[in-house]
Amino acid sequence: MSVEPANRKPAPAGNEPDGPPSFSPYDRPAAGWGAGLSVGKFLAKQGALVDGPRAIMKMNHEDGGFDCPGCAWPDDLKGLHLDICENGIKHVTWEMTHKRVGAEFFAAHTVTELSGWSDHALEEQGRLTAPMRYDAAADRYVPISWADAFELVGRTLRELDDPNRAAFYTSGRLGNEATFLYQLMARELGTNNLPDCSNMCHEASGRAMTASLGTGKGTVDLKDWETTDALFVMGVNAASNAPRMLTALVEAYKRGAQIVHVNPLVEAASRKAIIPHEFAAMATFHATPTGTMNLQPRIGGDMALIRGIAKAVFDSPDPKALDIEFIERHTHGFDDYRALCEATPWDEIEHQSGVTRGDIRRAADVYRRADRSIISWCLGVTQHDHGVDTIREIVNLLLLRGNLGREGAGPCPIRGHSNVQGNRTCGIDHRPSDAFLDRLADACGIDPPREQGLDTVRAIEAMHRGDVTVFVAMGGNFALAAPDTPYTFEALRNCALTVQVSTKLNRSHLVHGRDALILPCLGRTEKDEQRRGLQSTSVEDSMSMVHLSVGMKRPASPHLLSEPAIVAGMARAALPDSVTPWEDYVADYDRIRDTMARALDGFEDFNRRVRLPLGFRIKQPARELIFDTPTGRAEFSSAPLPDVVPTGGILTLGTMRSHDQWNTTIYSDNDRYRGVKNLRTLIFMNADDMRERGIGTFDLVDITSHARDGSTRTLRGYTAIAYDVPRGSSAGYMPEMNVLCAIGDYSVQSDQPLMKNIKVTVERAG
Ligand SMILES: Nc1nc2c(c(=O)[nH]1)N[C@H]1C(S)=C(S)[C@@H](COP(=O)(O)OP(=O)(O)OC[C@H]3O[C@@H](n4cnc5c(=O)[nH]c(N)nc54)[C@H](O)[C@@H]3O)O[C@H]1N2
Ligand SMILES: Nc1nc2c(c(=O)[nH]1)N[C@H]1C(S)=C(S)[C@@H](COP(=O)(O)OP(=O)(O)OC[C@H]3O[C@@H](n4cnc5c(=O)[nH]c(N)nc54)[C@H](O)[C@@H]3O)O[C@H]1N2
Ligand SMILES: [Mo]
Repeated sequence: MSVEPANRKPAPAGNEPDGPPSFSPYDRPAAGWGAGLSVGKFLAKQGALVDGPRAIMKMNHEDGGFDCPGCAWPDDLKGLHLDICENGIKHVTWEMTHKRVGAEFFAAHTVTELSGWSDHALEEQGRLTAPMRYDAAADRYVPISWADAFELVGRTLRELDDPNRAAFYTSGRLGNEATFLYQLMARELGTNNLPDCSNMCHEASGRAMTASLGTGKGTVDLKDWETTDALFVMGVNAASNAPRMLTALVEAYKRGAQIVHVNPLVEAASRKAIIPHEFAAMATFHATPTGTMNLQPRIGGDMALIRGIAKAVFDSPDPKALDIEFIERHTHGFDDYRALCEATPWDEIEHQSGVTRGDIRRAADVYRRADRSIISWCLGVTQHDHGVDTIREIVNLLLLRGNLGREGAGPCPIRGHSNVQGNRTCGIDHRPSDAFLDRLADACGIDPPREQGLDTVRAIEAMHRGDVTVFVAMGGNFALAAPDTPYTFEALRNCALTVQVSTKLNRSHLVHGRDALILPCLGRTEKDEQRRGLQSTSVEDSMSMVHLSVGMKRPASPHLLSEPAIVAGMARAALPDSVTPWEDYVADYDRIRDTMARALDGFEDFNRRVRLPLGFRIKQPARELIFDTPTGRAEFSSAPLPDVVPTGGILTLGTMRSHDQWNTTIYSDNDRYRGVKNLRTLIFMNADDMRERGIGTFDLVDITSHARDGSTRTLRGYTAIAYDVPRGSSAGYMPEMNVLCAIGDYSVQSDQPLMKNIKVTVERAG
């Protein structure tokens, strides 16, 4: 099958590109004035010049204020009130726009017409204001009351012959209290079908760390970042996707720490930055380096690279290279791992990683000389077939020098959505443990199902087959975020009912089941008034800190409901004999938290602790060197290196975000730190790979992916750009390129779609 570039589709006025496409490498510092300018333009365009800055002053405060709905990077523990970033500001303002999508909007546009609009144009219409139901005869969304909407969901769910015919998706924005109610509803109904965005994101991190350390989470916090001697930053575009990390990198550099970036692309965060709250630096344009070494592995080459670093540590004559005492007291499987490293030839390590042994040895010296090391990673490491093995290899390397359970050291996955980690903690898990279910059953008086549920890929396949007929999404933009866009579209259209709980109009509202609801909810910036007063919700950041978030804005419309109220409304209608006090819970979220305190590990005394000025940190047994593994020790893994070198004209394609987007939300067609303007339908390629194919920069190309089952998918008319990437590696943007991810191409280790590892051929457009 083949697809034309998505952003060439006709769009209503207001979405014309600002000029012709252009590319010139970016060499200025990250953040700094470039970010300031971009924020200014953005605020002006959103018509939010008054509210934007005022809201930002309220964001991420230690008392009151709402949690930034952007990324999951933790708040500054010193209570620094200006630790804000360009993309957080864009994100908040995007939610606070003055534009509205009400009943008149839907009356004026058929779904067929809206389907021709660009994704940018859809979201740009503003905030959704009232519940709507799809009317097939008119091909329009028409108003429906909340009571009727809940009854429609309830009736459809009640009539299912098996609760496993429903699936309940979560995008990582959902607060902890709504999350807890949502999974409770699904389990009281009788299903563990809880696919979530984590299935496409950090599933591999959770599985790897659980196997190695008995915990699904990282063990470090910001204080560790402030004290470490060596930071390894792998597979993350921090300047765009976790911009507040730049502050930590600048501080680390000034302290004399070593910072090693591992990325096939030399991203902006590996060079230099000006931190916006450092006013003197801003005024004098004084940039601080944010990296001391760059390693450019081929896509998928990280495991071989880490193996090489470990091998070099073993090779070292330094008697203190290994922490033998730690290894003997706390680990299992060391001898096998040592033998495996010794048996892996350097030639293979160089070939598979794409990095020379000289460079690997230099990185190993950094690691060996540091008393305390942190290894952090994001999607560049997880979205691969062997993501779990690679992360276990990272943990192996940390264990060699006892980089665990002490200040300044440990593994640190960089999470994505602001509460994606909290979603898991609070029960969004299609593979819940018996211990979790036992406690939930006790605390809530329900009899939860025990069989495993469906994850994202499995849910799509089940909808496609017709086995799942009701799809409910708490946030997100499933239609575009998921792999294999046309297949996912067919799956959603195959449903009897799709329900989208959303703040803004997006593609998932237009690709719907026979019956469809749009249920608009409050955003995190807005006041949540319930029967017993103003409510707050809690979230958990990337480093396990749980704290309260309180909205401060008047809701975008009086008809919006909070996410807990929407879940409770659906649950009451679906479960007439429910034992859960849904209404009491919604009246006062403290009551939800009281139940969570009984049901969830680490949430004892939840209501009191969450009101401490900085919230509380969920206890991390692995940090205390307590390992919930079969041996009670940290487990070395000894997995073979995968073959990741593409051959026979194939390139490995990694899909990623531009600087100006939030997952499926595209703010503009620019990617400032990579030097791109007005272009998203591009593919970055190595210049030699282009030459070999007779492709010049700015030539139009067709990209064909080759799935494991032999099927192919083609994107036509993309623009090739010569970029500093290793030979055989290429990159372009999600979600447009999700068309190329075959539904069946997911990792056997994590079930994650291979979004950073698509096998493609590229040729000049025919
Ligand atoms: N502004 C903004 N912030 C965001 C998001 C957003 O869309 N916009 N999304 C949020 C979410 S949900 C998430 S999960 C995170 C995602 O944050 P990132 O993980 O930074 O997301 P990507 O843009 O997919 O970029 C992945 C990086 O991995 C690199 N890479 C690709 N393949 C490989 C490889 O094989 N090895 C290595 N070492 N690197 C590789 C790419 O060059 C790129 O720098 O960000 C969160 N924060
Ligand atoms: N090819 C490829 N595909 C990918 C990835 C990749 O790297 N490559 N990354 C994957 C990853 S890491 C992730 S996390 C997923 C992201 O997948 P999703 O989380 O499903 O997608 P988002 O684009 O973040 O969702 C945006 C929508 O969320 C809604 N929204 C915003 N705020 C709120 C709120 O407060 N409440 C509610 N209810 N709704 C809200 C708005 O309607 C908005 O349109 O995409 C995945 N897809
Ligand atoms: Mo994510």
